[in-house]
Amino acid sequence: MKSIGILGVGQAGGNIAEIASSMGFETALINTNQRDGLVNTRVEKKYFIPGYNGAGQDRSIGLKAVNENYKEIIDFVQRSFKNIRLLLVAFSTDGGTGSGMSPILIDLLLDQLPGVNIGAIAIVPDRNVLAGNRINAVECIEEISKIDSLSSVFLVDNDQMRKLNPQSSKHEIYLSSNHQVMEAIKNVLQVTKKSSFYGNFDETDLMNILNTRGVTIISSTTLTDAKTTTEVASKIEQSWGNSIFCPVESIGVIRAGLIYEGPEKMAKLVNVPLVFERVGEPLELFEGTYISESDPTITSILAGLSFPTRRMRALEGSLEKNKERLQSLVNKEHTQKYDSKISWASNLKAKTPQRQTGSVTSKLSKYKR
Ligand SMILES: Nc1nc2c(ncn2[C@@H]2O[C@H](COP(=O)(O)OP(=O)(O)OP(=O)(O)O)[C@@H](O)[C@H]2O)c(=O)[nH]1
Ligand SMILES: [Mg+2]
Repeated sequence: MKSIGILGVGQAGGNIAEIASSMGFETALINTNQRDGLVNTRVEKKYFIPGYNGAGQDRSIGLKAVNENYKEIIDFVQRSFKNIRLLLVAFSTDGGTGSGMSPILIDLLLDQLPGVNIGAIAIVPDRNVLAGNRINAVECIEEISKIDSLSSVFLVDNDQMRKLNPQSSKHEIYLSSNHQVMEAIKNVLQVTKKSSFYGNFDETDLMNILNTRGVTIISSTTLTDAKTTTEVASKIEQSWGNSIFCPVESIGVIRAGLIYEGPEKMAKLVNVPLVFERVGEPLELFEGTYISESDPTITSILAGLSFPTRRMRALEGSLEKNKERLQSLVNKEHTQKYDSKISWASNLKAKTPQRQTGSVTSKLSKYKR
């Protein structure tokens, strides 16, 4: 896993780096909160921004942390990753640390890590998060989408896991999202190490795809029950909507990979024009065919996709719908006060009696008979 490095920023980023470490990727993490980062024991290289204690879901604190410490942070990243070809910065878009730090950090690293391509693993929150988190996510994704020369952006959609497992706890959803995204990246990287008589998918092919600017997804599906080219194409297309990533919404894949593993007779049913009928044929396609007696599976990598407008509008929708209520909450914060109706009653409270001191002679004369 040496050619791809994972840099986690914030808590969710650190958790992804933790799993990546256990899979053999080079990793490092950055956080404003030492306690969060220390739990990721498998990540050896850690940088905690001095003087901070979390960003409390405030993106401007994450931004400030980079502004004040960018020299040390860049130096830390340069020292942490050796000989990688692609650095993926992992973070959640709806907190404060990862969401505030990552866009500016990625932009700086693009100048400071010559020869290394940089991409992102950005977590899109599930439907249950509140207004503050939604605002963070939308701002962060907008910033990420505007960075020039950025390679693949993987948008990990916590809602995809929530949809499949509505009863799961947050913790289970997070863990499972983190596992699936790293598993997907690990699998395509591992394929590049295999050899085949029929068509190799090598590391240069993978890097060509992953260095494409825009949104990238990786998905896999088994083809066991498919009998025709149409059925195979439709299974593949379905997998683009059911992966851990934000579902593909629109046409316009720029580069793609299709990797087939399984028996030879099934390989014939993969018909490229049919597979790309709905999303449009990519500019370049890199294929790999690995014949074995295992269950037939197709892994697709689609790169250069647009940012998913429909998914983003769903995040923004509930903000729009509650615009007035949210604005009145903010106004209330600074204007609210309570007026008591019994201010007259304060006089009833015991008061320390004020002792009048008189002269001795006046007291003596008071008792005189
Ligand atoms: N997939 C996944 N999502 C996570 C994980 N942890 C947190 N999240 C998501 O990230 C959001 C919280 O972001 P964090 O990463 O905890 O925030 P942070 O970057 O540490 O920023 P602050 O805590 O505000 O300083 C949650 O609302 C979830 O959407 C994780 O391990 N995996
Ligand atoms: Mg945190």
